[in-house]
Amino acid sequence: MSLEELRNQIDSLDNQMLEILNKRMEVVKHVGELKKSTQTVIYRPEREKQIVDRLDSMNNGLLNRAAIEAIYLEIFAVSRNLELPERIAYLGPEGSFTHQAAESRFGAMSDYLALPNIRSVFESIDTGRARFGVVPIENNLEGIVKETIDLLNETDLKIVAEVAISVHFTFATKAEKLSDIKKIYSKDIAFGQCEKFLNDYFGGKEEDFFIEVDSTSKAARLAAQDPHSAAICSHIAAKLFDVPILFDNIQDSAQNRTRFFIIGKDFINQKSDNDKTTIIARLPEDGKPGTLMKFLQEFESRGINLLKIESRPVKEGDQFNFWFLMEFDGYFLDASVQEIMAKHASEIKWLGSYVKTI
Ligand code: PRE
Repeated sequence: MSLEELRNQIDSLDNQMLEILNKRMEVVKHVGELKKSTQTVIYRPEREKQIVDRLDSMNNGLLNRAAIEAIYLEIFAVSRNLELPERIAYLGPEGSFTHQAAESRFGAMSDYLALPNIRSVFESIDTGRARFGVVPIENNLEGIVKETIDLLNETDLKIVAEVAISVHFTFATKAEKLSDIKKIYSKDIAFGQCEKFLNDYFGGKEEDFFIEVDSTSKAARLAAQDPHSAAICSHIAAKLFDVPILFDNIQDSAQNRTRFFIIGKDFINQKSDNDKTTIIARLPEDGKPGTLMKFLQEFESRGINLLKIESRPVKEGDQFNFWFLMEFDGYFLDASVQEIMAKHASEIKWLGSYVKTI
């Protein structure tokens, strides 16, 4: 078959897809009207997962799960915007890895708000300036983001969903050849995580060849302005500032992943077939031995799988007291979880139950 004939086939299939997508949007519009009249939330991560799971299980074509998910996340984002435009705040600047995480969930069509720090993301949701926020919670090489868990403790916001993205750095430049590059911009952490690449290609350069800036997005912006420079930055930042990517995946470790929380106000997910729950536990500070161990046994004896426990200082008085952020498998209304929550009602703050993706 000729290229023209093949393209004619594609055109005809695209026409059908457009018609079907528009039909889907008609139904979505009704869902939006229904939700408006019953005042229910638009974003339902567990329903979105159910749709992707179902399509993946019945699929026998060339698309793999990742492709189905990528296409559907955009469809969901458009659907949600049709139901009610929702603004998403994230830890900026534009082009940051948090921006990338936000786009991976909310698609390219959503209305985004880049904020300068994690606290302002929390505040924007509390005050209603944004419906959802995206903040980093941990990196598998660097550990927990203390500011995020402290703010979850301080505020009444809830965890809506978790997202993990692999941290890939790119080397972006407008220079024609490597020898034209006179300086490289990036953030301290990024320089540190791409040491091997820098040694291989730029070993022996003077210190002032490497210029540290506040963010990898800023690095991309600066590299866009000077064809004799380069940036080590995220894929999204290189794209945003139109700097060609010369090398991709230049980080030393392929296993560098960051986990993000999507947070919201007054949000409760419905139960899915694979949930995770996050709580904060502030146990009695009576100095009695075994308090933490007995609390942990409550989970063990009910067969609840604990996933994480992080301690943070209470920051009151001069004692070394702690509270704990804990995560476990299950949904907060599961009978076994409810037993623990009822027994320790004054000690537990529930932060959310959400689809487990990690
Ligand atoms: C829909 C859109 C947004 C939700 O996050 C989940 C699903 C969809 O496009 O399928 C529809 C919808 O609003 C819903 O099923 O609750």
